[in-house]
Amino acid sequence: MKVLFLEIETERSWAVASLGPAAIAAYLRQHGHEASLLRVTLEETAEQLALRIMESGAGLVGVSLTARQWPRARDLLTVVRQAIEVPLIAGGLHATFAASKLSSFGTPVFDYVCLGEGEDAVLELACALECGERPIPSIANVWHCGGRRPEVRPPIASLDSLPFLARDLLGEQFGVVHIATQRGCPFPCTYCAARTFDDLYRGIGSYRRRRSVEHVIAELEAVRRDSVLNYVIFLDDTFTVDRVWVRRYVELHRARLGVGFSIHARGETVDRELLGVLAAAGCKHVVYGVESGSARVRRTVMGRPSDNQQLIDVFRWTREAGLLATANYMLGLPGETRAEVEETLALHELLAPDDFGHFVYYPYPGTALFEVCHERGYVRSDSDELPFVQGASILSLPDLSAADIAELSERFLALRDRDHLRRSGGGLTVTERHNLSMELRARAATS
Ligand code: B12
Ligand code: SF4
Repeated sequence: MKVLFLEIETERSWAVASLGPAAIAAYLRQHGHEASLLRVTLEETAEQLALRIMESGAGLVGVSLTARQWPRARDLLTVVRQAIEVPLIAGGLHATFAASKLSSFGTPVFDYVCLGEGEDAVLELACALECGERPIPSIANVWHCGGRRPEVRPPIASLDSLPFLARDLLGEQFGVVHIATQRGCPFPCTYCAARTFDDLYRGIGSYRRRRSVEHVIAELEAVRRDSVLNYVIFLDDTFTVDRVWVRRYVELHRARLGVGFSIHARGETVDRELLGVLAAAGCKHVVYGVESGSARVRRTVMGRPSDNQQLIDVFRWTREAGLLATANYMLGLPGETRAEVEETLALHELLAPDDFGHFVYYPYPGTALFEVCHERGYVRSDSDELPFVQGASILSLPDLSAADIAELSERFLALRDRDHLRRSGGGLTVTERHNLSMELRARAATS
């Protein structure tokens, strides 16, 4: 059977499509099915999409959903459904944790919602559809919209048993390759959806698993053999979660691959020595979740009890190791005050990262802070209809108004301009500097 995945673009055009469909597609192909992916660009209408789905000859359409993708997916697919008869299945973190919402929204947008890992679930569904089984039998993880919540199968025992990603679905360019070496995260951050799978699988198995070092190296060697390998971006939430694994990995990476790479890390999981080891093996760039400059917000709101000095040291060691550092910040969390966001801005000056991202907090279903926001009535009643705008909040918070959040978000943007200008505009005149600043803002608004 032909299975077609959709990547629904939102206000941004992400460089890489979701890894979930690429993992499921590889598994389907291994079992004799066909799989491909369509990027649904911002300009594409529901009518055009319906036509493309019909032309693809797919017998099943799969849509990977983050919370951000759901509103546009809902609007498009409500129309698409009327024109096509191909069954639709949603999967991914948002689908898993907002499944009852997805399956009960008006006339359901999807026929099925997949809870958790999708490899065997989609394979069994594709087989049942292909064999013409009617009604479709109950399949673990597959929620038939309007029906009863399905049983959940245990997580795949060994990630090494899975085939390498179907890279043709990812849209990678210039030999820059994206890869994940693990599923699950051991940290308890209250705002993050990455660890919510732990709740889904409680009592039936641990979602936290990592591939063997050899399996990861073999996948990258296969990429180099079949196409081009210039740089590796590890999309693991925390690459440095297990130092023994990291040391073994970097040793082999250096010996057998020898290309540069980027990772995501948490401050507590690195030290000066480990950063040196990473740099020697080709690591060029580390992205750190700093999140807040207020130790109180990190500890009591976010569940990240680290102190500022530790973060300052980590950024210094990263620079000393010759690595680029990116800091990610959040603002607009429940219980956060204006003064505490000011602390984040102040910490930024001390960390002096090479780049940073700032994100207005969005409550993700399945997370502890999502519950807090709902219990305290912070979620705006029109939140489902609000478009996703990077600088806007969907909450009404007692201590931070929407105007405060918008203004503070602007301050981060201004810092970004300033940091860019420091790096690239040292010798410019005042007018040139102004023009460059305007250009950077225009670029930030469209990227
Ligand atoms: C890599 C990554 C990215 C990459 C690639 C995008 C992507 N979606 O993969 C980039 C950098 C582009 C990115 C961007 C963003 N991301 Co991101 N990202 C991740 C990350 C770290 C890993 C995802 C991954 O590849 N996992 C490996 C694959 C194999 O696992 P998987 O995705 O869970 O897929 C399995 C199942 O979910 C299921 N499945 C998945 N898709 C489908 C589809 C079908 C049809 C079926 C049946 C099953 C199925 O089967 C898969 C295989 O078993 C996750 C955190 C995490 N640990 O999940 C955050 C995460 C998905 N991102 C998140 C966010 C918020 C963002 C951004 C909004 C960041 C921002 N503020 O700008 C953007 C928006 C992207 C978008 N298109 O909406 C949130 C989403 C929360 C939510 N509930 O919506 C997460 C969970 C992190 C978090 N903070 O909580 N992200
Ligand atoms: S924010 Fe990072 S460390 Fe915290 S739970 Fe999410 S992925 Fe894990």
